[in-house]
Amino acid sequence: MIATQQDRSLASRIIEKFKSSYGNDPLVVRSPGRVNLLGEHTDYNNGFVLPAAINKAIYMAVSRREDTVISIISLDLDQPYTGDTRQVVSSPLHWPDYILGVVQQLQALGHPVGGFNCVFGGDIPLGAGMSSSAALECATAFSLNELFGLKLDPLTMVKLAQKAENQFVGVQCGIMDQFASMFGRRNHVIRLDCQSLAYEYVPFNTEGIRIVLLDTNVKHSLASSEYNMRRQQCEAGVRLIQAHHPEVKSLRDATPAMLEEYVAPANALVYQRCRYIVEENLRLLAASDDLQQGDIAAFGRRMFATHEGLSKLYEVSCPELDFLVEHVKGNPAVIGARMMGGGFGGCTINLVKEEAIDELVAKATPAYARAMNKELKVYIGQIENGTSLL
Ligand code: GAF
Repeated sequence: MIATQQDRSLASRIIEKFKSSYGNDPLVVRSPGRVNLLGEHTDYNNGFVLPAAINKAIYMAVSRREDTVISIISLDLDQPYTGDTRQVVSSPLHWPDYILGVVQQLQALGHPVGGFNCVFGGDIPLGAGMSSSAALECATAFSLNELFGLKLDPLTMVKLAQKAENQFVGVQCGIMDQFASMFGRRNHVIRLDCQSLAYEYVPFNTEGIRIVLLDTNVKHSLASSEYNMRRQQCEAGVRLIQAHHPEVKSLRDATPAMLEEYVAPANALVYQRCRYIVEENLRLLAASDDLQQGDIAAFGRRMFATHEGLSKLYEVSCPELDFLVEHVKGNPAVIGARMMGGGFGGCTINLVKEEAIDELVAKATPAYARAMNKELKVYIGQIENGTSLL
């Protein structure tokens, strides 16, 4: 479904580009980026997350070819990509890898993928922590599923999109981003248990409060190496506990007492990382109750606590993110704020009273420029549906 005028013009530009490049009518898919209210870095620890799909998306136009050629045009980049389904290898251009990784996963599962033409583009800011990569992967899985009649269910597509990122792109991400992009529902957050993959939609139409994303404009270049390292540190913590409690399979099963007893004496840094994760899971469970009871103020306080943990214990923040959270703390119109996503740049997510947004932006923009010598970008996030055919 097309949400706004801006979406409509983006989708039309992609369709026009497709027609002028390939001369036929494409099938078109919209796949959104995501926000995450709470539960950061918990997905790959089998924990809980609370994401939602948003009003920023990738649009992908595709059609079948008679041969085995893969031809891809990115609306915003000059250089087109040409490859072959008989030999899917990563591209020096890098951006085609998110698409090719999905093709490879489909092939690995024994699904026939023939040649195809593709034009894609979108308005999810790159490197801002809104998961443009997961959106691109989900757009590809959904498009190829439709195009080649593969009859895959959404969860299978989510899993293979995640695997594409793990194995082809090389980031050991969890399942949250792909899940949110595929399963998003308008005005709802998804409470996802990353262990069982059970999920429920929790209404998030909090009257008079909007999701405001403050973009540091810092691209998270450290993100993939540090991200993979955090994963290893969490696994190291699990091994230390497992020596005494073999039933503990992930940090999801660990208690604060286990961390104190087995991890803290062995490795202070690993303890710090694990403590954040165990606390964040508990925080999310409590925050879900807050939402159910309509206690948005308590929910917001937990967001600030999450930021503290991500910054001081998990150490995935950066001075710019810390500045923006500190800047809004104490503002009565800001219910909660924290860094969002993998970290080392990208956005903070803020719950802000609608009538105070303009004033907040008017103050934060010059303050950020003065302190960090960078331009602040602001997005108002609206919760939208997940990946679908246009
Ligand atoms: C990135 C990853 F892709 C997600 O899987 C998740 O771990 C997130 O960082 C942190 O919560 O977006």
